[in-house]
Amino acid sequence: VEASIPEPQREAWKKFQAKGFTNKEEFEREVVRHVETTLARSMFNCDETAAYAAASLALRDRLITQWNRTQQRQTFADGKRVYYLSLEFLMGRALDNAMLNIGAKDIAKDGLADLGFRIEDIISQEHDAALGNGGLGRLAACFLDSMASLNIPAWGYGLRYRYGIFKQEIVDGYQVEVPDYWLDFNPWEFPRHDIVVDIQFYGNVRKYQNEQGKNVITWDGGEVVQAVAYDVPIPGYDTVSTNNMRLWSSKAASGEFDFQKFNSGDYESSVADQQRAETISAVLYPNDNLDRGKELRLKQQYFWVAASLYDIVRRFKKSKRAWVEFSDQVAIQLNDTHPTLAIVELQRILIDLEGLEWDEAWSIVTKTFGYTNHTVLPEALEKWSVPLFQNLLPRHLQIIYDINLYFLQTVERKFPKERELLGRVSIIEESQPKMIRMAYLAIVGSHKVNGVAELHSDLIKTTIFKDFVRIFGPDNFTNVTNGITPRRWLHQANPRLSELIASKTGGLDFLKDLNILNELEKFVDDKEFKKEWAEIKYANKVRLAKHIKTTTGVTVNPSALFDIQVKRIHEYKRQQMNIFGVIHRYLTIKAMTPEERKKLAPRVSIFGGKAAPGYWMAKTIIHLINQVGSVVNNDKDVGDLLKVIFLEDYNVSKAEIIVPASDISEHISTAGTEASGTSNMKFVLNGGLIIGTCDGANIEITREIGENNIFLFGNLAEDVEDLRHAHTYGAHNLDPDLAKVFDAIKANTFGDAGSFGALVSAIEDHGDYYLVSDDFHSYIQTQALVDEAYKDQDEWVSKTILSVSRMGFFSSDRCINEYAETIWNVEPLVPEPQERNG
Ligand code: GPQ
Repeated sequence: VEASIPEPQREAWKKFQAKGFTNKEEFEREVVRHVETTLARSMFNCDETAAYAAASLALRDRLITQWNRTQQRQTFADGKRVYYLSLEFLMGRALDNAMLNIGAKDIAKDGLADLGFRIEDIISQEHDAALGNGGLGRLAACFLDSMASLNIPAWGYGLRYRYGIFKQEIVDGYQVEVPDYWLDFNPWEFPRHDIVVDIQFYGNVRKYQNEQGKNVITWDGGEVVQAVAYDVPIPGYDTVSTNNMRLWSSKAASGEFDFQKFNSGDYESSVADQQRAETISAVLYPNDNLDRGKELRLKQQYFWVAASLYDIVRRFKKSKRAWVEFSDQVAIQLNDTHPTLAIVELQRILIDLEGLEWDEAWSIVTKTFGYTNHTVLPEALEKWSVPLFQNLLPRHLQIIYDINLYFLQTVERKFPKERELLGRVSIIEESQPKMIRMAYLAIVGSHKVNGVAELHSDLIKTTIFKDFVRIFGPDNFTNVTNGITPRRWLHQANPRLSELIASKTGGLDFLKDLNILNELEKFVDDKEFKKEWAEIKYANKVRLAKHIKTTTGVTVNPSALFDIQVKRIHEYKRQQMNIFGVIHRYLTIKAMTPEERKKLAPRVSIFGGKAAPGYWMAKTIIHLINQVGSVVNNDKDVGDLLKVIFLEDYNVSKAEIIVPASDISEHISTAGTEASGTSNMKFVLNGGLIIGTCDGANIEITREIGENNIFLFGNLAEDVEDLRHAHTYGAHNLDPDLAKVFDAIKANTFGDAGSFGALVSAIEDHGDYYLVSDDFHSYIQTQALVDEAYKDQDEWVSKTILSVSRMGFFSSDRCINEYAETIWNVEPLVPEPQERNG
């Protein structure tokens, strides 16, 4: 149906085009209007929640105008678009970011003040959009911000989970999970009830010849579920470009809620059908760096991928181009292997529905996709059991077998004498049951595979994917080092530091070109500047100390060294090594004379992070941290010299308070296990130093900021394998300092030693897979260097200024430009000057 307004009537539309507000008075008028009409409240009944709602609605009206125009402009330009497929988007709060990006923060601040509210209080009313687990999901969120800011036509595609990552409560020192129902009021999403896609599962495949004698394959029967689109506008910083994030929500197909059943009294089964459909997008799987192979997860993946591809293909078909031009119009990036089925689905659409020949279709497919790998951990590499897959997606399994067959044939032709090679690289693992190796499928179906930091990209080429480098050649494998958005992670999180930088570098341009930070280098010895710099850090520590007081009841001294490790709890990230180090420090303090204690630098050890609900060892680490805290924090001998804090429910909005407050942060994974890490970048950008291993992006951070400005320790990735081998076959010599720590634990110093038996014996008896004992001495020594360095505050502050000045490389804008040039081949679409602001 033609839905466009005829030419003669368009004048009327233009006259009444939505404008939103352009000044303070208009903003206030819009807020009051939303309070009174949209929310049906009044000034006698307007709390901060209502003010948040109304302010957001006013903001979003502006956003929506920009967003519509951007979409029109992109459609009209008819150029290439990027589609970023991610099962996770860890967005955090939207209001502050929207105000900043559209340049309305000052107006909103003054307007809200006129109406009786402080902007900070209003911002903090918002519930985090927490549709992700950790780094992978937050990376996707930073990428959306950068793509919009760089005017790159791009859509994010994801799932609209009803429940995001669980909220963490700490009860008696243990993690308790509470559901995160976040959709009560969400002004940032627009339901598109007219954009609905039927998604099919199960059923049967039939093959027959049609009247023209052509082989036709159909897939029918089974279950149908509807995907409904919800759109979220993604504003760019200092540009009117506003991209789209489309999240799919599942619901029963019309007719699925069976009124016949309902009327005949079979309420239960009619309701059950509906619930089964809605379950698909109900909850985010809470695992980080772990694959569990659950059928519902596979259903989520196909549901999301099929709806997204239907949408993308429909948009392409509107342009009436030939199929060979598909990859000139469409670049699809796979954020890890979760959306790998998109490769199979596009091949299915092209051959089964559009009638293309296999080879022609496959060439289009491989030109379209790029695959980003985020881990080398074997337990995180996705595999699907063939029987499970066959039942859910029978036609897709056939296509995977065909892809594999053609692939193995080319391998055989190229390496005729290497019989074992075929088994090693086969997409199908010949196990019991057979498994589909999703990473292999992603490689075979993409034109570029990338890792997320230099070391990681080298490792995938020399270990898990080395056979594929021989097969496809090295050009198919590349590196794009991760980045972070300076808008959220500097300006929003640390407004005073941003202001100081702006005052010295000529305004906020550094938020668009982070290399401008270089100009700070000339202030490393500037007394006045250093004083302001240090004051800002102190103020940020005071802010965190307040948060610690209100959430844990513990008083910490803001002058102490703040040592922070916040990230998902995982054995490879080695929070256990950190807490063992804290225990070592505690034992050392206890053994000191009062005189010796006076020379010691006071420290606050701060931890935060969620454990996957089924990850028992990670939960034990949280328990130990809390037990150590309750002993140390109440020990009169220790006083301010050491405090141990576990911050409940670490998330994006809490990170915005925590990150600017560190003196030292810890990035201490076993070398070779952390693909990149991104919080390392955030902490340094906010004037903290880091202690870390030679792993992930720590290596490139060192290269950029200089090795005098980072505390590196521990074994190198290249030695890890041999060390592990030695544990298995030789006597494992426990580090003597670590042995004392274990003795203290075993003596019930931190409560019942039995609770922590598994943590200790993983190291003492079970091979110490993460090399905690091997690295412990080096870790303790390096922490002592940190203590020493911190005593020279003047030098310390210079190091932090120098580091910040050299962090330009880690902007996600740089990172997105690399993707755009080397993988997507896509150009920015810059709005016309008259379109900007207004
Ligand atoms: N990452 Cl495979 C996750 O956050 N979750 C995952 O399931 C996988 C990876 C992280 C990875 O551990 C970090 O080192 C990276 O910095 C991050 O992805 C973004 O690339």
